[in-house]
Order: sequence, then C-alpha cells, then structure tokens
Amino acid sequence: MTGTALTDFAKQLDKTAEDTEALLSQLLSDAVLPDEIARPKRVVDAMRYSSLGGGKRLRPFLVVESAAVFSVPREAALLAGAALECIHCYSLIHDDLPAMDNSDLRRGRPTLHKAYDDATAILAGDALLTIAFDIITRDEIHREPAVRLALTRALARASGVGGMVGGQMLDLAGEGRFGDRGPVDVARVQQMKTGALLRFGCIAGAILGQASEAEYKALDDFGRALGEAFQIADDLLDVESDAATLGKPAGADAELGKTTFVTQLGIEGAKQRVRDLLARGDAALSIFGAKGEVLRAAARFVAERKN
Ligand code: GRG
Repeated sequence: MTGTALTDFAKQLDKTAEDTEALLSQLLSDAVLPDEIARPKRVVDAMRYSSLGGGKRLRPFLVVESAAVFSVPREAALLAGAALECIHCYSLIHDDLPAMDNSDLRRGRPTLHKAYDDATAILAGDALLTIAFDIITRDEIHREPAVRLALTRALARASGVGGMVGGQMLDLAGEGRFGDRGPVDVARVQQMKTGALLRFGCIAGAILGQASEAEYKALDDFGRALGEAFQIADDLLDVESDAATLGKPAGADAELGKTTFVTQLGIEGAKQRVRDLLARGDAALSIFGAKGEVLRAAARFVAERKN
C-alpha cells in the first residue's frame, strides 16, 4: 500500500473502531432488557473491561466493509459487527484462563481473570457469547427474518464446535494436553480457530446484502485467504516481535514447542505464502471492481500488522 492509501485505510479502521466502541458500550450497559431480570454489576463490569478500550476491531471492520460492497446501511452492519466482536472478546477471555493458555497480559493490560478472578472471567465470557446471539437477531439488522436467521446460523457455525471452539480443541490436543501430541494439521487448526470468525466477517456482508452465489463465493474465498494470512502474520510476530509491541507475551509458540506455519514453512516460506494469499484475495475480489478496494487494503493491513 502507498503511504496515502495506508493513512486513508487507518482512518477508516479507526472510525469503525470508534463506532464499535460506542455501540458496545451501549449494548454492554447495566440497563435491563425486556425478559431479563437484572444485570449484576460485577459481570457487566468484567464484560466491559474485556470488550472496551482496546483491540483493532478488525472483525467488525470486515463486516462493515463487506456490507458496504452491497450498500447495506452502516448501522445494521455495525450491529452485526458488534455481535461478532462479542464472540471474539469472549474467546480471548476464555483462551487466557489458567486451564487454557494461562496468560497474564492481553491488549497491554492484565487479563480478565488476573484483574478479577477465574469464575468472573468464565461468566463474563459466557455472557458475551450469549449476548452476541441476542444482538445478531435484532430487527434493526435486517427487515427480513430469513436474512437474520441465515446470519445467526452462520455466526453459530463459525463460533461453535465446527468452527472456533473446535479449532481451540484441536490446538490444545496438538500441544499434547490430552495424551500423545500426534501430527498437527496447522492449516485445519487455523481455518477453525482464527479463520472461521474472520471468514464470517467477510460473508456477513454477502448475507446482509443478499449477494448472488458468485458474490458470496468471492467473499468466502477472500475471507479464507485473509484468515490464513492473519494467522501466518500472527505466527511471524510470535518469533519476530516483542511483548511491548504485541501487548501480550512473544515467543509463546516456541515455548510450547508448537507446530505453526513458521515452523512448517520457515520464515521466508511463511512470508512468501502471505504474498500468495494476498494475490489470491485480490483475485477473489476482482468481481467487485473498485468496490473491493477497502477489503483489499484490509488484507494488506492484516498481513503487515505489528500487533
Ligand atoms: C477459548 C473457545 C475459545 C476459543 C479461543 C481465537 C481463540 C480461540 C483464541 C485466541 C488465541 C490467540 C491469541 C490467537 C492468535 C490470533 C488471535 C485471535 C489474535 C487476537 O486477535 P486480534 O489481533 O486481537 O484481532 P485484537 O486485540 O486486536 O482484537
């Protein structure tokens, strides 16, 4: 990306992050909704601690920009993006717990279970997961219930046993948590653990925009390429960056003796794979012409990010 394109992109990303922050602050308030009984302060505070004031908001950005391709109203896309971000934040809270990655640092601050306690962190994660499905089904997302249903089902499948949760299970198994390590299918773990939510961010726009089959497939292909590029960038950062830049410990993969894209392809091989994925993403987006420009920039941002 040129300097100007990068600045424009950074401004757009910041704007969506700001809008997402404001929306999450409203959605994760202590105001009780119809059919709810009460929102206990401690769990609301914990949900807010982990969801506000940090994060690139890349997933909401993908929803907003994939939806913009079809001129979907920004407010509707932001709401869907906020639901996705709630799932992402829940996954980070649970991933950091002692029973999982046992991390002390996230987004440059103590992890939730360190700032509060394990039980509160588990419940805050559960509540974020649940509220995501309250948000994604709201009438303001789309006038047609069938569209809301398709979006909700896609989010469930990206997040659950056949998506992110399943990927986390495969990842833990690959660390030898449940007995022998066995061979690790790095690509499969990536597609599920981190790729599924990123792909959802891209197909969400197609669902909201009631895309043609070819348009849906284009965003699906793009989302898969972007997801893999994101994970390879993450693996590269783990070996090439430091905790101050990352906002979380570096070198964690090597410490666990993990098989990653970098251990499989080497540093240069991993960088080449990222370049190939960017080309694949560009090719997928060609169907949208100039309307795909921001998504193309998003893929570059993901590949070149520093944290
Ligand atoms: C516990 C059910 C469960 C799932 C956890 C996605 C996941 C599965 C764990 C995340 C672990 C991790 C740190 C993976 C590396 C890639 C990743 C998802 C990084 C964080 O995402 P960013 O960079 O974070 O988008 P921000 O802070 O910008 O939102």
